[in-house]
Amino acid sequence: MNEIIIKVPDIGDFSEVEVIELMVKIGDTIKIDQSLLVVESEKVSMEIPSSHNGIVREIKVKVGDKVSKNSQILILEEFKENKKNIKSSPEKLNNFSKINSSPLSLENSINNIHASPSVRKFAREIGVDLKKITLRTGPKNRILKEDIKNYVSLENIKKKECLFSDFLKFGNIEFQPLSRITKISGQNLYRTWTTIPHVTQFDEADVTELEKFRKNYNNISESNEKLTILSFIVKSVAYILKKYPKFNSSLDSAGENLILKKYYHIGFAVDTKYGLMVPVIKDADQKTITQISQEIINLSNQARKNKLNLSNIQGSTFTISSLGGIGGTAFTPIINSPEVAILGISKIIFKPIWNNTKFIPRMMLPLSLSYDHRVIDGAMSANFSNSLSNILSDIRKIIL
Ligand code: CAO
Repeated sequence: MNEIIIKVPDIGDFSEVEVIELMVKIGDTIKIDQSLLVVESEKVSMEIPSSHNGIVREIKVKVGDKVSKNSQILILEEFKENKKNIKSSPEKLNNFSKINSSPLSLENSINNIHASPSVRKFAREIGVDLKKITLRTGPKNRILKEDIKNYVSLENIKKKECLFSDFLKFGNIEFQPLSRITKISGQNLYRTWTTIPHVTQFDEADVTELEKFRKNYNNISESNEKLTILSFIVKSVAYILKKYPKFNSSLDSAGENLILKKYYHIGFAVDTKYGLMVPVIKDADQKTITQISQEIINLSNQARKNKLNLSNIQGSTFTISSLGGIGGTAFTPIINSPEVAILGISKIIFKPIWNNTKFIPRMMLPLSLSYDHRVIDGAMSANFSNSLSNILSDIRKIIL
């Protein structure tokens, strides 16, 4: 073990300067040129750097002590492997102090702020105006790093209280923290919404025949689990994606290349008490509608119990968000980035549709297709939703 006594280097014309801040403690690992303490004369404050790498074993000075050239600062247990023995040169220190210190008398007359260069640097980095810090716990009313940290956390509390007291003026309130999933998906949604130019194309599909078929199937089916329209939509989307490969792509981070995926993994949004989750039906193009339906039931049950694993939620190439079981006529779903499009489904309603001779009642399914306008243009999206509505109006076309 090689112990080194670190001393105050040549600090120019200054002697008997006061130690105003210790920047290391026993046990700290320090590197050459790392600041050890701050001293202050009547005119300047300066940081004294270490001349060696090592671990601090003993500190020889305390705040308030007066030190001069060659005063002992601390004892270091030196690192053998990267021993450099570079002594901080007085020129270097003089330059340092010139850059980082300012005459206190001038400081006093301007804003009465005493703080070491490192504290000033810290305040600058986190955007705190030192003038606002009134609780100054260092010697001679000096602002310490701790004072800045306290100020920041107090400000954060004040901000919250301010918000609450605003609302409290009008009535009682309750504070409800967001769930972990809601916080994470919220950040993703915010990033996606603010970075992707979204456009939403609205359309309707005539699902009268499909609904007749589905209800008939459910009535005669021996299975307890009935088909919902979502499984038909998933299958139809996987089919249409093959005709419109850009909808099944991602844009690279430079925004210069499309990554076209040759697999068709369809994500679907599930509303749970933990927040919104998006499990994925892998290779939906290769599955039957009953298989897809079974997967929707299984995955959404797992999601509601918060039991989905990573492989259940990764790899989707296109997402469907169905609010059809709840209601609404249309909405603007946010793309599940890095995908480039998402399909929103609203509630089927009966509408009078003109068949060239008369109005007839038809069951219309509202479609809301949001897309990344950097990748997909309006005409392509209209064609996509036309094709989808065409397939849903006669699902038999899928088998042709
Ligand atoms: N129009 C009319 N009825 C519809 C419908 C539609 N578009 N879609 C579903 N329904 C019906 C179903 O047929 C079912 O009725 P029956 O019981 O009479 O058969 C009922 O609504 C309930 O269906 P469901 O919601 O249980 O099943 P699903 O397959 O349609 O959807 C799931 C499954 C997981 C997508 C859904 O339960 C869910 O969580 N949806 C919410 C998704 C969400 O929150 N998206 C918003 C994201 S953006 O914030």
